[in-house]
Amino acid sequence: MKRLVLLFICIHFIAGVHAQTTTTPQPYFTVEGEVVRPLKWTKDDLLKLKPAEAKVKDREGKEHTYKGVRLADVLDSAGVTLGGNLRGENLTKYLLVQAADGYEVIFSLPEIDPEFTNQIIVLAYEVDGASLRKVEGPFRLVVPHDKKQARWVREIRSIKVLFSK
Ligand SMILES: Nc1nc2c(c(=O)[nH]1)N[C@H]1C(S)=C(S)[C@@H](COP(=O)(O)O)O[C@H]1N2
Ligand SMILES: [Mo]
Repeated sequence: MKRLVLLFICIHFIAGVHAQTTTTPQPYFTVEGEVVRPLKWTKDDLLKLKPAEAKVKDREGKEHTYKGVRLADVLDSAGVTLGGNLRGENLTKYLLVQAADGYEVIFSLPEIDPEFTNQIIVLAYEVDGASLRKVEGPFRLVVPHDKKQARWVREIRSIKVLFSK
């Protein structure tokens, strides 16, 4: 009996160590370029920011609620020149958003900065209460004020802040 208990303890321990070493890394996207703090962002990191939602219609007219954070808040955390610092040459910076399939779009900083615009661009990780599926996520942009959805980048891998010259 004693031996059996010992065996179980051993199996438990080995299985535990195995589970730890095989844990898959969390998916992330990077924020880099003209930033104070270049960072890798996981969903856990996003959960530490204030949540933001966008109720939108898809291309078939069906309503969906995307949940995530404001793109502006992510940029602010990275130390991008927004708010009082978005003036002078900083107004020539732009955002290049790159996806897993090579898709790329750009935004100017005033399109994102809450001191310039009321439009809220959401960096989403959930839709209708479920995590974004692989084809769309784990991170996607939702740009409610764009009449076309071409900048609603799916599968975001990196966000780069760059000078236009
Ligand atoms: N990564 C990635 N995101 C993308 C695209 C793409 O080709 N790749 N196409 C864009 C275009 S043109 C449209 S209309 C919308 C379509 O989003 P949907 O597939 O959720 O309808 O995704 C946008 N985001
Ligand atoms: Mo599109």
